[in-house]
Amino acid sequence: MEITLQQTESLRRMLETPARRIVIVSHTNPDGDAVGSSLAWRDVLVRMGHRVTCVVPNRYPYFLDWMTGIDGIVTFKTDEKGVAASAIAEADIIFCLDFNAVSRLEILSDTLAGNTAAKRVLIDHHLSPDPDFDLMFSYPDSSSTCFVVYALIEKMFGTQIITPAMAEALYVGMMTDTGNFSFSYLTPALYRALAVLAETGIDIPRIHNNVYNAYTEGRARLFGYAIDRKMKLLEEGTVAYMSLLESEMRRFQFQQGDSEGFVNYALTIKKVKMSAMFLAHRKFIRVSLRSRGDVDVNLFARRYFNGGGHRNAAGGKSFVSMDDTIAHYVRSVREFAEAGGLG
Ligand SMILES: [Mn+2]
Repeated sequence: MEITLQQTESLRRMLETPARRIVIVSHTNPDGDAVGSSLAWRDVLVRMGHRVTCVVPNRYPYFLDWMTGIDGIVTFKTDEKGVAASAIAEADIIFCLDFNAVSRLEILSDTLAGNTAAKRVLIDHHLSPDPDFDLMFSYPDSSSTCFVVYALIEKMFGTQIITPAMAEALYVGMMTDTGNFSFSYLTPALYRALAVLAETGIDIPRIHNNVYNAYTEGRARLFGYAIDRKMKLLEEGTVAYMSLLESEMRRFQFQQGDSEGFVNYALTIKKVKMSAMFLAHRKFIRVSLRSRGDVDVNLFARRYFNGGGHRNAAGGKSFVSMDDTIAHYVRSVREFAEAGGLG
């Protein structure tokens, strides 16, 4: 990740006084990285005297409730007073964090597209960003958006401005997007950043415990059910998939975020190189894909599920029934394997 002086100077000019009305938006089904990067970046901008509103399309998962300042994030879906819509309409600058195209905002896309006057700044780490931004900090070789935000802070202001609350927020994103520091892009620079965050005195075991050991009983039982009853293997046990219908989720009192990590679990099986999770929503099926090594699920998601993401973690959508989605997956995996996609 190399942030150029030209980029930081462009951003500096954009943020010059007078104070700006700023909106920070992040993606649908906001995760630890989306929320963490939004909170930390908001603190930076507020410190500079700007007026900042953080908006997410739908609710963040309950295991992030403890994060400092999270109450201030406006959830567009349940925002009856229209706080998000008016903040977006009046914004001078809109920061887009942890996603690569406005279409990923789903229910929020049209509202955002409505403001054509605001400058749009992308801060992200997904592959193939939409070129339609005024300024881009796009680093697919960064393990998280939080790490990009950290690098921006370091370059523009110096790490001495990082408060424990900011450090905590950044740590959450770095931890969750790397599967607790176990996926790719675990660079020396990331560990140097973590050392700086640790120096602010944050309680790392507490953060870990708050995020990973805060589920409901229903989630634990749903997990057991999903693995035992719903996980299927293909291609001589090298490809896995799992699916959950709305009725199954209801049975276990499903809450937003409960299925997080399910798709990764199949990869704990030694032979499995690629794993998929199909989660039923009202209008479509959300597809999550994970892989290890050279198996490129970004490519797979683009080719077969109108999606994308990273090489080892990607997603997409399906607009047909669960049975048809699974049949399409099974066929696609076969084709992908024949083309050498599974190595
Ligand atoms: Mn991310």
